[in-house]
Amino acid sequence: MATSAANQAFRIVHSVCSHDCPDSCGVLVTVDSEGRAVKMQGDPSHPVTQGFLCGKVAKYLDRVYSPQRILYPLRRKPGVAKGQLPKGSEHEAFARISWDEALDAIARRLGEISNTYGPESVLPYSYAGTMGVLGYGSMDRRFFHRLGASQLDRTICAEAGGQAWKLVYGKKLGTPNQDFVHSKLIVCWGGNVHGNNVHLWPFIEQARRDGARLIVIDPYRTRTAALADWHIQVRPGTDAALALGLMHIILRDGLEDRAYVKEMTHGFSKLAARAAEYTPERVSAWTGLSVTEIEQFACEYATTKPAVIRMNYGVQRSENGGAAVRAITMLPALTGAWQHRGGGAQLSTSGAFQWNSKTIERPDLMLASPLKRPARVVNMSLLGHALTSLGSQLGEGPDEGPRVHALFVYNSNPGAVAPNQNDVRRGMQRGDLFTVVHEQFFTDTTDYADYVLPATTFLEHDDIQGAYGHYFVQRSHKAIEPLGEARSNVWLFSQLARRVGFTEPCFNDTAEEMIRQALNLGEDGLSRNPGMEDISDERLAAEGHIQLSFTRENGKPFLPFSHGSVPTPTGKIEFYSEALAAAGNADPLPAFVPPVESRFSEAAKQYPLEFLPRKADNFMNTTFANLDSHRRMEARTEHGLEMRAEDAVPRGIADGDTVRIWNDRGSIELTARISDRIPAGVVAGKLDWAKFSPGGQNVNVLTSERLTDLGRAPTFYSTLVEVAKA
Ligand SMILES: Nc1nc2c(c(=O)[nH]1)N[C@H]1C(S)=C(S)[C@@H](COP(=O)(O)OP(=O)(O)OC[C@H]3O[C@@H](n4cnc5c(=O)[nH]c(N)nc54)[C@H](O)[C@@H]3O)O[C@H]1N2
Ligand SMILES: Nc1nc2c(c(=O)[nH]1)N[C@H]1C(S)=C(S)[C@@H](COP(=O)(O)OP(=O)(O)OC[C@H]3O[C@@H](n4cnc5c(=O)[nH]c(N)nc54)[C@H](O)[C@@H]3O)O[C@H]1N2
Ligand code: SF4
Ligand SMILES: [Mo]
Repeated sequence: MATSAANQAFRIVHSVCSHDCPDSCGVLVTVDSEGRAVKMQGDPSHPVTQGFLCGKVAKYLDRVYSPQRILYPLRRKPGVAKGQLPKGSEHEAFARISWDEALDAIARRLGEISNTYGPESVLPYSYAGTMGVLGYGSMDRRFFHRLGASQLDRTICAEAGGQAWKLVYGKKLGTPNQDFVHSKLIVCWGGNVHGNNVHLWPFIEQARRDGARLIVIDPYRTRTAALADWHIQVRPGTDAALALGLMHIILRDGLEDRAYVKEMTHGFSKLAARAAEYTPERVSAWTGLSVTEIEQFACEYATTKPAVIRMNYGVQRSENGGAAVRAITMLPALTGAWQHRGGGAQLSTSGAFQWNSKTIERPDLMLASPLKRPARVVNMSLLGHALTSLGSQLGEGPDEGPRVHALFVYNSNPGAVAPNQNDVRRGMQRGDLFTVVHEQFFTDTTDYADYVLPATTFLEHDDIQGAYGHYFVQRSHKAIEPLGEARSNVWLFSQLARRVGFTEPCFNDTAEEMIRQALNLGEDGLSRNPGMEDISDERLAAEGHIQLSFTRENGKPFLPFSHGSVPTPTGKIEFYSEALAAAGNADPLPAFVPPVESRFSEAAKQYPLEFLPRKADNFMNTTFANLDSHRRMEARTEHGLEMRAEDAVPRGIADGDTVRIWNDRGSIELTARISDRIPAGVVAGKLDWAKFSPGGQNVNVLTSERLTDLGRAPTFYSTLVEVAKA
């Protein structure tokens, strides 16, 4: 939508914030006659963006035009060892080269490694640095599939919860944000809405003005919890017990919706038998909540209509996280809350967007690779293991795969975000590992690269995007020319494909062509994707955002799972999972199992404190953390290690002391902050760049590679530590 503003000297371009956030805001970028972006604002016509941007992206031009941007391809200078580089000194470690030199050298080396050790010795590593359909995974997927590189199982964020939701409902759909205004009870369960999902907040506030209550369930008193009517401060990792305890009370008191349960669900009697075990007294002992709190919460939840649960991904980052998400998501099925506008639940709306992914990602190209079969799968949450263990049992593919000899990182900063960071770094430091990083800034990961390539920001390339927190398809237009020699992910992998010698025509596709492929446009110019039937390229370009058709039919409210069949194997909402029962290795019903790292476990004798290595409100995972403007905003909230006086005093720790926090995996130092934001026995820290943290190490030195009960995802929030004065 490159519409001209009244003042002809400026253009306003519609783009989409591509950061890993549920809100996927529509963004209007004002570009001056010199081609420089001078202003960014939230699209006022977008029903969820509502004209405002979060604090992080309101200052986005600081990031785009930051003097710290990487603008040219770089090669590590001979003799400079891999490892952490002091902040600001990165340029000295690398020499500027041309794109031609970089692409030729990288293509040659990938070819050599692939020929010598087998193509599976090449490991791509990416996540959601950009959520654009093309930027997240398109030409890169084609390239690595055709090469025969290891497949990456992208589990680091949402797999435990995602699989849990799909077991119960078949598809990730949920209550639309706009309908939260009709709710009378909003429960934020392991979601920090005010910090991480701020465009839901105005709808919550509207509902509250109309009499709704807000309950937040979180071990940490977040901004969201502080603003709630009731903060239920559950102990980490015990949500499955709480949800089953709620079911116990609901069924004991006959508060379930029997007609809905009969018509819509599968396995009710088995679930009822399970819930009977979860008496309020037992649940109280696990969760640290009083019996009265549990009783009151259950009664309020089951008797207030409409009631909606906004989960986010906090609950599922613990060992029992899959079961916890399953149990929580069953609550609206028990009470029939899906039938009411403003009732139900939302974990993610991503299942609504059915892009033409086979064409975009071309998994069939794996059969054209030298392997002639799908490559092995490596779990991104086990990166430390993958890089340090030779010929080990990796992923679901062949057990004995080759050692990883090439690591290609883009859209991610594993040096800071991956668990068990000491192993990750030991791996990245290997002299025989060839590492390429495509980035916008010198991160904790570029410090280990042989080649660093400059990446564009979302202002500098074209893309198309869905969302995991709303139902709008959006077109993101390139607003400005790439800075320096920055290039998009699509461009990079299309160039590499040619240099490696791949001749399939799909490697010549442009971004524009790939956007049309993603939309799967028919001869009439309209999309063939479900829910996108009235979307054409032109209409999307003109309007910027279009709501998926099935969420707005005949002006009727969109009430997912309110009636009819559900896309699970039984066609019903599954309280009892026949699939899990058939697989035989998992409980077909949700249950609370105390995490191996929790106050209930053997390990707590040595490491008695539960550690929450949380996200920062003013960063996006580790994105933005290198910018002074964002660090200043974040400095207003607590930094360091938050601990309660009850835990600090017996250890002789006072506010402001430097403390050592450790477990078997490693040790970090932080400043102690005496705080009542956490319950006793819990300490909290924040995700930051390792190179900005004391000793050059961040919280992920302490987190483990133990995986969740479902989805093989990381267990960041099931971490035990001990703390002492340094
Ligand atoms: N400002 C900002 N916004 C972000 C991000 C960011 O880093 N900063 N990250 C983005 C990404 S990648 C994602 S996935 C989303 C995630 O959004 P959220 O799911 O909201 O993410 P978290 O902050 O991981 O977890 C939410 C809350 O869960 C709490 N929690 C931890 N353990 C438990 C538990 O056992 N039970 C319960 N009930 N709560 C628990 C944490 O204290 C935290 O406040 O946010 C996105 N938005
Ligand atoms: N302790 C702890 N660890 C965590 C979490 C936590 O809450 N606590 N959260 C976890 C979660 S939920 C997630 S999702 C992961 C996130 O982990 P990552 O996906 O690694 O997230 P970021 O740290 O934001 O790093 C994304 C990088 O992508 C780059 N980038 C952005 N756009 C582009 C582009 O177009 N092209 C290329 N090539 N690069 C681009 C950015 O500059 C940035 O450095 O971290 C996980 N790690
Ligand atoms: S980070 Fe989230 S809230 Fe902020 S502008 Fe981007 S999509 Fe919107
Ligand atoms: Mo995430």
